[in-house]
Amino acid sequence: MKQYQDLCRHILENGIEKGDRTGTGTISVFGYQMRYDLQEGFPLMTTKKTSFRLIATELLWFLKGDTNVRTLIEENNHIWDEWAFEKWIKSDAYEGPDMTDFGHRVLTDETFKKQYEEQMAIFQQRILEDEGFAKEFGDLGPVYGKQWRSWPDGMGGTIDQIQNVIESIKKNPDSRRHIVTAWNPAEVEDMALPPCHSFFQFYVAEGKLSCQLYQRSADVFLGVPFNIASYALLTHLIAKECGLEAGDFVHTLGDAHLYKNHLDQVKEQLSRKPKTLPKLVMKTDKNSIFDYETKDLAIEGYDPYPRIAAPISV
Ligand code: DHF
Ligand code: TMP
Repeated sequence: MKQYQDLCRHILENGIEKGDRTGTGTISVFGYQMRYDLQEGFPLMTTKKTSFRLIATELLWFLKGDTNVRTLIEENNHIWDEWAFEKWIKSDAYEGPDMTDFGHRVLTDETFKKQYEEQMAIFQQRILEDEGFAKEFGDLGPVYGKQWRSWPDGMGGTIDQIQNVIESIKKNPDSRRHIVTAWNPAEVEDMALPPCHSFFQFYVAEGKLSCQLYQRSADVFLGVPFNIASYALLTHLIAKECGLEAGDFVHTLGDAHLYKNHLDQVKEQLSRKPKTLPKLVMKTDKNSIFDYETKDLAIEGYDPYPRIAAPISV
């Protein structure tokens, strides 16, 4: 995707060196916008193999209102493990070797890396086998799924923002109020990670449904390829439910950064020429967006360049 390559080049050329919470260091710009016409194909990276399966399982997990990594781990999706693991190693219940700052130490200390992998394997196993443990340490707090499906209304009830936005798109397509927000200031403190993809809006015109996302913080090499495909998929799912075609996905970024330990990888990716985009296939017809399972969704005609691995900053 040319839009994504332009974003990477823009940061490489204009980014300012900036410290960050994780201690890795970034080059960063503030404010950027991309637009993907979903009729031109499904925006899954062609210049680097990116797992549609992981993206779909994560989105369906959000849509079910789930916030516990147990469900993801059961589907062999490990993209959220480190943030649950961190809660465990910081708790009194943890009795293993010191895991402080594991994200950086695994990169430089081979002996430590072995210990970390052992502890992470123990963690994953216990999440799967021990329900009480999973309840306590698998939960990431009131993150996306909770805010999307059961935002606390302050009067003891909850608000289903996804159901509401679908109804408002169906009943009043011209509305300028088709909004979902994951940024709940009252609950941010309790989240393992405050929402990065924080706020989105739908727009209906000429029979097409478009979506714009405000992403406050964007790890351009690792997170953004997932975020683009995830919101493209969400737009397709909601469009289908509302009897509309998919329009544009507009991706607006706040702090758009490249971590300093991703720069070689980004340059490698930029040396590759984007290929034709794949197509999304919905294999089974579902009455409700909440009924989809991973096996109902697939990608066709995907022929990417190989994966490029990079360390994630915790
Ligand atoms: N923290 C940071 N620093 N960046 C993120 O992008 C991020 N994303 C989160 C949680 N915390 C984060 C949730 N989403 C990967 C992709 C998305 C994601 C978390 C992790 C990731 O590691 N992607 C790898 C492949 C992972 C795999 O195959 O299991 C990749 O190469 O795309
Ligand atoms: P922050 O909370 O300090 O901004 O750190 C969050 C990091 O995770 C930041 O690098 C952005 C990245 N991120 C994404 O890019 N996309 C995502 O979907 C998620 C969850 C995180």
